[in-house]
Amino acid sequence: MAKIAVDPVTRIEGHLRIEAQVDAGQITEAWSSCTMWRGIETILEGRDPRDAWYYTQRICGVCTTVHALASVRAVENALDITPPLNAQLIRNLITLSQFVQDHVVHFYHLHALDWVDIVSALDADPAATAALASSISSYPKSSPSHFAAVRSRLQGFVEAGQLGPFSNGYWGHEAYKLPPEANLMAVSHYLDALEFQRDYIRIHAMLGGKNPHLQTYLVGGMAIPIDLNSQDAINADMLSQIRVLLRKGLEFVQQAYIPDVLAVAPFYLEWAGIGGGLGNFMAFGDFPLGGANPAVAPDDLYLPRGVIYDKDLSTVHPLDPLKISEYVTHSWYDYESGDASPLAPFDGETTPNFAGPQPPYEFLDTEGKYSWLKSPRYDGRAVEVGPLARMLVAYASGHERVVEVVDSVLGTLGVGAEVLFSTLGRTAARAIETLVLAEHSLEVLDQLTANIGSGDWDVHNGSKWEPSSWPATAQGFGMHEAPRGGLSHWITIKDQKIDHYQIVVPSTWNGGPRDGNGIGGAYEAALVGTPIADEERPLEILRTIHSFDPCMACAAHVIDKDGNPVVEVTVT
Ligand code: NFE
Ligand code: MG
Repeated sequence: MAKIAVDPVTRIEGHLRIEAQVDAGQITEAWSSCTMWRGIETILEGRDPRDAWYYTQRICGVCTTVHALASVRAVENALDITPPLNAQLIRNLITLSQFVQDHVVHFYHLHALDWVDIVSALDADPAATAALASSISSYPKSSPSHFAAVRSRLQGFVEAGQLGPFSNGYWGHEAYKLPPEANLMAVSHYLDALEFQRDYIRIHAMLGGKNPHLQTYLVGGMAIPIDLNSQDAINADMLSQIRVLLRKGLEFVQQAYIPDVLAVAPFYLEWAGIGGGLGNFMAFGDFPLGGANPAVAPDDLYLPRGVIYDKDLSTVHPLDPLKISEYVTHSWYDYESGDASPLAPFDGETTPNFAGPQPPYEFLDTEGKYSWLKSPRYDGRAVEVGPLARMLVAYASGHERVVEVVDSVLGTLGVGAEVLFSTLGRTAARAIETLVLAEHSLEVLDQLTANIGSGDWDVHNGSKWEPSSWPATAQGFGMHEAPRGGLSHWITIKDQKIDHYQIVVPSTWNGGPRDGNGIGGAYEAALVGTPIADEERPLEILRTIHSFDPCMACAAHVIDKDGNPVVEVTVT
């Protein structure tokens, strides 16, 4: 019987600590703690609501763009503004390309090394690796000479003692199962994916001026003009450049990401029975097909909205955003009304009260407060959000393309839909989603091109731009599916200023601590039952936690507003 702590969990954004009780080689209980503190919600108060997106987007540089979009949607919902169709389609293109880039980076750079043993790749035969690669995909860089070059590059890293991004892995751990050739193929794609994502995300530079933190959002629409006669606007040339990049994205997903997941999964099929967790899933849905705000037109979305309880795919429950609330019973915050009951986001409070131990410490007091994350609940229940939730809600809702791809992946692996409720299912769902959304990005580009061709160049609805046109008070929410799951921003506007702002984030849903009823979030639930072969090197914890793609920067979004140093580090 042992208690172990992983701190910090690496290959994520931000600062996450996992504590776990291990009995007889299995986790029996787990605690998830976000150990950093930020503060965006409070610094927004008193500011111009039209600027909120600009501040909130800075919450994170990984899921860039998502907080900008949720924020403009919240303000547009509060002030009853409908952006023109072109603006919605440009926003969709920005978001869809964000999904493809973020998910590719997650799979190759943040998650793959939980399954791929870099050191074993040195034993691979380049010719056999080429034969394996060619048997699963038409990906072009698959020759024996290519894999020989990758192997000697890797050998160079190892001999120079400069493993760089590959240092400090649990190499040689008995839970690694891939043959050397599969490991070498994956390392090769890891390196290619670095190049791919850098090139692909130029879509954001075109539509948003830069990446991360795009500059062209605007309450009421977008600030990038459409003008087929101008070099400084969305024109035919830019549309065709975007098309080239979107196609490259789709090809990379078709030829590398999906085949790699299908090649790796058979070696780890036991992970289709591990890491299922809560069994409750929530998706806000996203990608407006027309011009309406998802807050008011939840049925007009490419990916559907809904809730699934207890792994029951026969019923998708309708979702009511007003049933969202957040507990701070085990979070380092206080509610004026006491910490036993949750508050709805419109009434939410962000009052920090750090009661944790000062480092160095062995374990947190998990009976008390132990995380900077709140515990969001839907209708009182803990739910998982993210790619698995979205794909399950879409699958259970009969979304044609999702059903087709999910069934084809399950068929290839020779397994049934029940395996989706697992660590492996979560990772497969993200790959499936990337394919479906990369395809959809080209449909959206077609729709935008056709609309522009019809003579509609409008990108902004300025009817309520002037604050004098606003009511004395207004309230609204913006919902968005960020890569890691359902994201919502909640704003109250009073006398033309932000009176109150709350942000409920995907990694808060998944990574939050126990609630007032002692129920844990998705990370804590998913870890229960996870086998641990070596308590000193808990690779298995990383597999399940990484399958959620944690982002603590988003999830805590709280900062010391005075900029006081909270810790001093001395190097001797
Ligand atoms: Ni910083 Fe984020 C996403 C948001 S957190 S990564 O996706 O919102 O889950
Ligand atoms: Mg919050």
